[in-house]
Amino acid sequence: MYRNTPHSISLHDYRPPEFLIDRVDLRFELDPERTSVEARLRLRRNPAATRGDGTLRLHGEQLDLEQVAMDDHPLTPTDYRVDAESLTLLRVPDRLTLLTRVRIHPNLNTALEGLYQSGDMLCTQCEAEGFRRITYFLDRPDVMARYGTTLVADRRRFPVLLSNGNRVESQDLPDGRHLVRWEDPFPKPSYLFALIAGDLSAVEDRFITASGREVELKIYVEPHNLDKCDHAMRSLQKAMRWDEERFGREYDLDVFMIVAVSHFNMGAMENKGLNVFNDKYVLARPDTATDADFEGIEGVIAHEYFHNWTGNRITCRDWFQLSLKEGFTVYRDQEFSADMGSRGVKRINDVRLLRAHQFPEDGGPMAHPVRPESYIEINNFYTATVYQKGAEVVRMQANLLGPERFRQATDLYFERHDGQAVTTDDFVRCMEDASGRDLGQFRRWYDQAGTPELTVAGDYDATSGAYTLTIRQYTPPTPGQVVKAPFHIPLAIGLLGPDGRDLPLRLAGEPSATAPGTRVLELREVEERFCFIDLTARPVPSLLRGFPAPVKLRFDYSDDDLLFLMAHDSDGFNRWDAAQTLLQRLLLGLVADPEAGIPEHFFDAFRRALLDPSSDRALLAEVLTLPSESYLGDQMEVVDVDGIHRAYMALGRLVGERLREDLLRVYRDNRETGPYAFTPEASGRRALKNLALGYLMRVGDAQALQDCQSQFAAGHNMTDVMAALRLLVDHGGAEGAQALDDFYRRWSRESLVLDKWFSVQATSSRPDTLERVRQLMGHTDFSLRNPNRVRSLVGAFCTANQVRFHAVDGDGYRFLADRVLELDPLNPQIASRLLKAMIRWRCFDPGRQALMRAEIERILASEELSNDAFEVASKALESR
Ligand code: B3K
Ligand code: ZN
Repeated sequence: MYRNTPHSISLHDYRPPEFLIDRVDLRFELDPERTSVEARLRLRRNPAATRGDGTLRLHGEQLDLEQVAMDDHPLTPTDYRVDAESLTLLRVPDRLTLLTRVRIHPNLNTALEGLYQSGDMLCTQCEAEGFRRITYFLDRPDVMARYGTTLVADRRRFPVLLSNGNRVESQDLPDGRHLVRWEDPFPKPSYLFALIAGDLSAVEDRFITASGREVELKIYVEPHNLDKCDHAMRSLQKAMRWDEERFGREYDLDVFMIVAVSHFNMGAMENKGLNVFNDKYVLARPDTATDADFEGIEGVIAHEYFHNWTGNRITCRDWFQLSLKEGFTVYRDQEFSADMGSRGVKRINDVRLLRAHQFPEDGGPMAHPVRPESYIEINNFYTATVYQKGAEVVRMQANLLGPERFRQATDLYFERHDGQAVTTDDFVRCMEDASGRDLGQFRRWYDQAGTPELTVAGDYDATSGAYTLTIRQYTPPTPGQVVKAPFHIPLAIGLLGPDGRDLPLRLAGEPSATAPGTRVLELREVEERFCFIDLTARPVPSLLRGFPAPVKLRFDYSDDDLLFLMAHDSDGFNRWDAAQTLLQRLLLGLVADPEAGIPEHFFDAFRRALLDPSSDRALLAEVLTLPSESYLGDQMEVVDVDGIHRAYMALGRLVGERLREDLLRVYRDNRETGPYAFTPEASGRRALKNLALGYLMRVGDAQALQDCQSQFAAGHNMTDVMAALRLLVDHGGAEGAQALDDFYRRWSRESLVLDKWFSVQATSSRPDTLERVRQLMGHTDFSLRNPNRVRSLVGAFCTANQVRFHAVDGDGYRFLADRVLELDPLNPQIASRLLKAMIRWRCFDPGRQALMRAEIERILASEELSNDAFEVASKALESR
């Protein structure tokens, strides 16, 4: 090994805290260069813990300790020990009041964890272990305390001072300073602490809860962004109402605040009563934000709000239980968005995301269960597995119980565990207790990693009229888990008759058939057989309807079966999935043999779908979208980077050529007429129109180029402008350059829009993209210190541009490794996330493998590597 291996933390080692904290009083004298933090903690021994050695160890990092006092007596350095990670008091009574005073330096905090400076404001991010960079504390989620927070700062520089809970006092102080005191009546873990200081303006509204209480709603932003908060406010109000109706959850404080900040490591943070957001998930105006942005804002605002119950009132016992709050809250936000927009399209997008990110993670060197067993750095485990697969695991339970029982189960969960820090097992127990179902085997979804593969075979016996499905489940080994026990898998299926309609379903041994439609089979064994009887012809099975479980399906469909399902399946999700399977098959066929033709029936089906007047445009756009290049790569034994790109371009061009007239008509018919509206109908139109334009542009059609330029120039809304800009940039030449210049001139002061300008260049498939990206690194508007900017340029290039990032000469890999090494000392979380772009190096050909491996080794050889990056790099190289 290259350095001292940081130690890894295991679930098995969990012990309850020796001390509890009943009350915390914090006093901040805020200053970007030197902030003083005084903390008064009321501690008592935890009756539920075993007694240790009589010492008390508090977490603390990068704190300049100035004073320690116990029960009002100042302590001297012989009474305690301080190291880089903790303060240990050597002799403590069973109850004590501890006072510490430390200095911290927000302006030097580039990791954006703890208290840091973003532009002219000060803000905090404490999850998971950032509070220990603010003060000495028992910084673990199972220590829940009541907080009182006093903020003192220069009144002119920081007129707004916010923290959790309700504002109970404010006063002017001498020397131009002022003081505000906040009191949070709900006990909370330290990771939910937040403070904000800045010159901010607020958009205000209100919400009347189901029981008639009035809640003040405030969204704080920098003054020039006040005109971009409408959508966020509406989304918040909708989320609050929905949570009352769907889950019976009412908001509990008198005020709910959101603050938008421009330097933020992730999407947003659910601090009690004071959610802090990446401004990307707050700010939107039709001319600055795309439909995807509007959707993202609605979903993330809801997600953070929902955490008030699933995360804050009931929190996690330890960080291995992260999915307790994240999986459940993602499930809740998915359901909310499905109710606000189109349920079918939402499901497709969620599954697309799961397959694009979680499946590869589950098959790679950092595969881990929904409830991981160990970690070096918890920040590396805010993953697609914990979030998205965790949500699927909740969804399966909701489906197994049915809506009424599931609601009873969640009611029980909220009642039984309110105010506690609990485990995923406690959650499942509520599901069991409310429903009487045994979820013993189901619990394996929480502790076995890997994506189960279902291999299904169908056999029709014409003489007996029986159709037998034989289903085998197999889960490949993952690091540390070689042998897997079978999962309990709900499998929703239907059988289509020759006329395309659902058949009544009757299993052998059953007295009668169930009505035509979907039926849920529950798998528990490695292999199971289901024999359906009374069938007069071979049915076409529609398996995994609505995607009932996070599994991969193998069934030997013919092209005709897929076309049939695409045209007739009563399940919208499976119509889409059949189309995707077919497209994937065509594309992989072209990869294997670039001369392989495209069968005529494919174009017919495409045309029929395109011209079907009854179809939902949003859904149609999903059906006609080609699977991404990286997704295609995931389906191959060895990713053929260039072959995939060629096939992808070739099929796109063929579609454009063969369906030119129809695509043109669709493009024209769906052009924007009125003002922008963010409705499923209107965004569906835009999606379909822009998809059509994309295919037309592949042909190199002069008419399409003109349409594209006028759409860009008309600038009706950012969705259309970005769609056109992307196509123009890929087209290149004078037109591409001109569009980029115009866009920059218009938007260089709007940093979120400027992010789009960077990323559209980073994701271009043009051969000189990396060179361009390198140039843009030197652009005056580029900065490694702003995570959004880093993601928009470096992140976009490395994760959303397979063909250029994986260039055969390894230049992309060198570029990434250089950026990781540059970023790691500044912001380890962002560095280690970027590094994950190379974690699947073993999926590529030997040449690329060697190049990537060398870069990962170079990173690992760095003396000063963070734990974050070390964990990813070392796990990437571990032998399988
Ligand atoms: N709970 C935060 C994520 C914190 C990430 C810390 N590295 C946002 C969310 O999931 O709602
Ligand atoms: Zn969350």
